[in-house]
Amino acid sequence: MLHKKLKPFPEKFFWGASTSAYQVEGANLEDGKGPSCQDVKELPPGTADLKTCADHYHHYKEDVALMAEMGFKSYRFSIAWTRILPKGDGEVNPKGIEFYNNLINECLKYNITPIVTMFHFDMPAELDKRGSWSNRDSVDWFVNFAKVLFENFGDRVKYWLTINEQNMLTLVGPLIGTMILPKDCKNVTKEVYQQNHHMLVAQAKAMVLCHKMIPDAKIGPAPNIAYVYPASCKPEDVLAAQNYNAIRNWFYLDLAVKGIYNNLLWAYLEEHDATPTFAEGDAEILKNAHPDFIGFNYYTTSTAEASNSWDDEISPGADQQTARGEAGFYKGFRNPNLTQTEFGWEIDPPGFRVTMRELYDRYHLPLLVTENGLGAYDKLEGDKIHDNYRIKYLQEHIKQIQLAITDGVEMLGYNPWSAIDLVSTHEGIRKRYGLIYVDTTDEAVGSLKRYRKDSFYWYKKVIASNGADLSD
Ligand code: BGP
Repeated sequence: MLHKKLKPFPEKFFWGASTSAYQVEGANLEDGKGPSCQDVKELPPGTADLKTCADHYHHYKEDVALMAEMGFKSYRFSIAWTRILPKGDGEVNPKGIEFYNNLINECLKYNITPIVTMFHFDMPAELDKRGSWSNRDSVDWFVNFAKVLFENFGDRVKYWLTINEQNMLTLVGPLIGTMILPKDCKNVTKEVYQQNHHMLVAQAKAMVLCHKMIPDAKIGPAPNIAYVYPASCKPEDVLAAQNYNAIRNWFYLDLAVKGIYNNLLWAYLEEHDATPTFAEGDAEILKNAHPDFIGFNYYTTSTAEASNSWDDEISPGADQQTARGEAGFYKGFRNPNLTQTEFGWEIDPPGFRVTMRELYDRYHLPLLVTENGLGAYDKLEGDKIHDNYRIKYLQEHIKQIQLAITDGVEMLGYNPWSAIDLVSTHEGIRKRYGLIYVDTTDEAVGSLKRYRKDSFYWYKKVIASNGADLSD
């Protein structure tokens, strides 16, 4: 749809950016913090370890001041479970509470609204030893953690996100270092979807608890949503795209919002003898939880073509954004209409609008963009970083938000990845996303000095004009 006149961004729009604890904080075993799965995993070769990252733990004041200088209205960060509960349950670590109190207060000092992710890829290592999400007790572990968070921070944190990219944990967990399977596991698909079921029940309980403990708070899920296109207008390709959309996208949100299992996903699980076991009361728990909004991460769309044989050769997919396949359901397909980043992710700004329209049409909840951004090899030249490619990427995506708003989609905010440079899930700190450059490399910890990238100044102008001025 073409629009003659664009609607402005809402007055109270959360312009900000995102990070996650294990990727940005460093100090990974300091001040009583216990190890998470990220601290004990084997690191991808050549990538920085997580001891220092951007050292946000020690630089948070400087970092929040820089965010304030850009005019941030929100800062989306995650709380490391093992900083609060070093073993995942049991004793609370007062130093962990203190750190996040300080971070939250620092944000509030500048009128930056904290948007807190409760779980971002960092399962406590001690809980992994006890069976991780395969153990039904994981539901109680998570709800207990949620209770500690709401008790300690609920007076000031009014926007909560439950589980970051639960769909990616399920689809590509080993790649992000998060998937622990029992040794004698015979049916991996079944185990993975049982874990996923526990996460969904845990999430539902946490949402209900949040509303009970902090009545004026809002809470929502934060999956990675990438609308799936058919590779062609062949009906078989359209069916394949529907399959992948169900498995990748709608399944998670159908459960989070409506409390029901998507029928296409369920049929897929039946085929694999992999339907999850429901404990008594699960169906009700899932039905009773109601998110206030949908948080979602968007980097690009996916494309699928038909897979008409159980013997089809299927690529396993390389990471979060590289479409994989499932023999007999769909095959991933490179979209020839899109360009790619230096790291091989397709770039699709109009696909962002497609995704927002579709999300709103399906769920009728306000949308909060919790991630979007461009990973690139930035270069420090003197004290400058000329990241015009990032400006272009963000510009094009923000334009699509305004188009979606004009289409009638309710948008709460935009929090691209990432506020400052941090360690990628599997490609090191050389894959930079930040608006703020951090002087450090995968090979050695640097001065950790912060530099304002060109995108920093540009974003500042965007925020000051409430999205009216996107020019570079
Ligand atoms: C999302 C994750 C983030 C982040 C981002 C970029 O999937 O929620 O944690 O890392 O993608 O991905 P990557 O670091 O793999 O480039």
